[in-house]
Amino acid sequence: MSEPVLYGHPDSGHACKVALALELAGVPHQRIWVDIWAAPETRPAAFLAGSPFAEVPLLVIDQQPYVQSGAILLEIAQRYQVLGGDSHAGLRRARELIVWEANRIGMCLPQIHYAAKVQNQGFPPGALDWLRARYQVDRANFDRLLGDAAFFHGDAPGVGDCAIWGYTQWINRMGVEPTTSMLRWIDNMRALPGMKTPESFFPN
Ligand SMILES: N[C@@H](CCC(=O)N[C@@H](CS)C(=O)NCC(=O)O)C(=O)O
Repeated sequence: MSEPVLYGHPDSGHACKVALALELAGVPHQRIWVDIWAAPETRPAAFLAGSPFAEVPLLVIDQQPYVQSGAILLEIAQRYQVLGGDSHAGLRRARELIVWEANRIGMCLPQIHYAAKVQNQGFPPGALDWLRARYQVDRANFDRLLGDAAFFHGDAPGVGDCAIWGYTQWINRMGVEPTTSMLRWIDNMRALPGMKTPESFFPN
């Protein structure tokens, strides 16, 4: 059996979520940089064969492709019995956090992040106001979900923390206000052995 292969790029919070989970879980794997800013058809053939939308992250385990970051995180948790995947309660928590992230904070933050990168070009009037208004709700719910715990999964991080980390890691660059709990959690996440910068996860 060969090691799992993760395709990603440092600008992709979605890819960082998966890289972080594999690292925290201590799963030996290879990481391959894919140019997400180049035309999709120029990306490696093995990547295009496994990723139907030519998007990162793509994780290949035993020749089987896995796409969609939240689904990949759940696959990792269950397959390796790690990061919440080792108990019914941990998995329930993981599912709830991952679905919340994808629908809410993981919807508006990537867009706000991208808008800042392209000087709002292509964003119709009002779009950013709408995203920022959604973020106000998301930041309050972030605090509710975290409570006083160190991590969203409790004393130790789980795949739900990895999902939420994806874009929250860049909160200080987005022109939106983090909460005090968010800053405390970000410090906890940064202190984890296995935490890396996006560029260290996916060097070119
Ligand atoms: N819903 C997907 C989103 C993946 C995604 O949007 N990937 C972006 C980078 S963050 C990508 O590969 N973009 C390249 C392209 O669309 O050509 C997930 O959760 O994995």
